Amino acid sequence: MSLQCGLVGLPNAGKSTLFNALTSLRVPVEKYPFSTVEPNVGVITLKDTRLERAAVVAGCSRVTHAWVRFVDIAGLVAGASRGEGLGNRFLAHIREMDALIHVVRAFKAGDVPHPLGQVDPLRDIELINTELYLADLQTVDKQIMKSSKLSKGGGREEKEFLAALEDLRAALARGVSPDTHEAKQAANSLNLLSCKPRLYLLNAGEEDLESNQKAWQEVLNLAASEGSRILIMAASLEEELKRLPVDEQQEMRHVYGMQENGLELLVREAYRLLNLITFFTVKGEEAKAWTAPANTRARQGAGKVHSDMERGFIKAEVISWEGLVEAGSLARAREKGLVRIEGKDYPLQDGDVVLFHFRP
Ligand SMILES: Nc1nc2c(ncn2[C@@H]2O[C@H](COP(=O)(O)OP(=O)(O)OP(=O)(O)O)[C@@H](O)[C@H]2O)c(=O)[nH]1
Ligand SMILES: [Mg+2]
Repeated sequence: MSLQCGLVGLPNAGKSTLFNALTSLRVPVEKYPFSTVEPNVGVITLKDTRLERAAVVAGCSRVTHAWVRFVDIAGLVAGASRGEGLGNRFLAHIREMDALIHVVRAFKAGDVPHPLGQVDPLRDIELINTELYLADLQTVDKQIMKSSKLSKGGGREEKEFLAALEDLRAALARGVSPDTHEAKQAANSLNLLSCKPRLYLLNAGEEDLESNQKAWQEVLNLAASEGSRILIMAASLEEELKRLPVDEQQEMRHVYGMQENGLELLVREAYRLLNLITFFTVKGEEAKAWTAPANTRARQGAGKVHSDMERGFIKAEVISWEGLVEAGSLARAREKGLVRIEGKDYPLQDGDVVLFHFRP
């Protein structure tokens, strides 16, 4: 398992520009709205130098990094849920995603029309969020219809599910997240968009990166009040920088006062948003990165590698990647007592190198 993110936003917000910057693909980016019709799908590998260094020391010749899948869809507009614009038919493509990246236009660029005339990030955020709620409401209504038929002749379970759906519907109609456990579970089972973890990406003009952050205070406040994460980035600048040699990229970032590679930052934020960690296995020729929710126990972690390993789990040998690199080899790390033996309930840590022992 790795991570899947769907890009949402208004037409011309810069979704495809960001998609290209992330994936190094070249899907069309145009000044007119709805330049994307069919969804674009791209996968990036998360080159992790920790894993590469651990692989050298463990004598692995093959390195398999974790990956993230991005899906770029058509822009949403007001009324999308009722079939305006390209409608919500593309929303189906992002229902399976782990998180949504909501691209919000903050760049001015007079030659790129804004579908509502003026640039207004807060209004755009509210508009898109409303469309997501409305799309979810339709999904829930459809399910309520199905479930009421089933619950007529059905047992307790069907009736309870129907009650949960009705709670969920009431919450959505008020534009809030469900609060009962049952309603939350129902929301999860329907893959509702408005309940997915969300990251706002304020797509700023490069000229605004340093100077204008105060102007976005209300957007920052909104994200804080929702507990969503937010990043400010210039998608088109990132896209241009990505095509330069690495040393020139760094020089240019310095000129723009950017401390970090915006794309790496985005992926890191997505991991943080979903509370994910990465652990490593070094077995035979292959060193491999695995993505798991924080607090995953050693035995569940083994199950990510292979279901047999979870079933027959005996113990895990664990060392931090730094510890391994410092020791210079696994054998030396063991001699020095740096490799710990952990049981099934050990919570795996970000950067752990793990050797699972199991009964086949
Ligand atoms: N100045 C500036 N222009 C940008 C930026 N990001 C995107 N653009 C321009 O805005 C226009 C629309 O960008 P796209 O990436 O196609 O937007 P989209 O969100 O994919 O649009 P749809 O596919 O129509 O929904 C293009 O002309 C881009 O070059 C930015 O950060 N700064
Ligand atoms: Mg597009």
